[in-house]
Amino acid sequence: MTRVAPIGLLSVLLLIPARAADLPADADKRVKEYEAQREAIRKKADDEAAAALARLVADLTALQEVYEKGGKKDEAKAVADRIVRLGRDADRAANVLVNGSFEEGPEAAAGGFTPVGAESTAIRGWKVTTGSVDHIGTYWKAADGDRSLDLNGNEVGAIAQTFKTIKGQKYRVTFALAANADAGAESMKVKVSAAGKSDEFTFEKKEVSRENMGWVIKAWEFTATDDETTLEFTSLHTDEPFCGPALDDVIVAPIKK
Ligand SMILES: [Ca+2]
Ligand SMILES: [Ca+2]
Repeated sequence: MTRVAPIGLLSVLLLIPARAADLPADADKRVKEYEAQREAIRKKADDEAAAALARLVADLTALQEVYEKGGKKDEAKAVADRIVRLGRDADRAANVLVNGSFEEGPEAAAGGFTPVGAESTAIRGWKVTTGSVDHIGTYWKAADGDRSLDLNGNEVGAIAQTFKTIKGQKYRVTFALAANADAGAESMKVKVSAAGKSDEFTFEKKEVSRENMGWVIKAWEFTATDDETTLEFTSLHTDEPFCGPALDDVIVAPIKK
């Protein structure tokens, strides 16, 4: 027989915290009023910023048209690129993805990248769904932060993330695309899919290096058909198993009406 058990049980009971006392009704009401006020202030500020952005984008779009009509292609493209970037700044705060820039993942390997195989969830928030990808560290310069991906790890790969969505809501997907600078191909393709829809994007590889990857921003949209959606990026570059499309800085945000 032992006497330890009842004493042990008593210790456990003493460790259970007492239920927090309720606030007096008037203090509780004040807290709730503050919380509602805080939400209203935030929403008003968000709405005002969105309206200011919409005015700016309208002006820039008009400027882009002027350049296009005047045959100034480079100027028109610079304005168009800036419009996409401005939209991304607004979307970034509302990004529904976890670790969209791939900054959190396996410890950087000595060679500057780490191959991550199928079924692995080592890159936080993401799952490698086909083949393998490389989680790139110092091997080449990321579009955002210090990490990015080669969608061909040691073979053609794909990676996906599942997140909560509102059924019927339209979402904008933007991402930075480049190509493994070691590749011989002059262009390579990636497939983006979500909610039963997909599209292909091509990166034209001109005079790029590991230091200057020539990242470009691509944009896509889907409408959620469920309260959960899986976004997947699949390499379509089958010619060179070790060198695929490079991916970074993925943002998914609801499109406000
Ligand atoms: Ca990154
Ligand atoms: Ca690779």
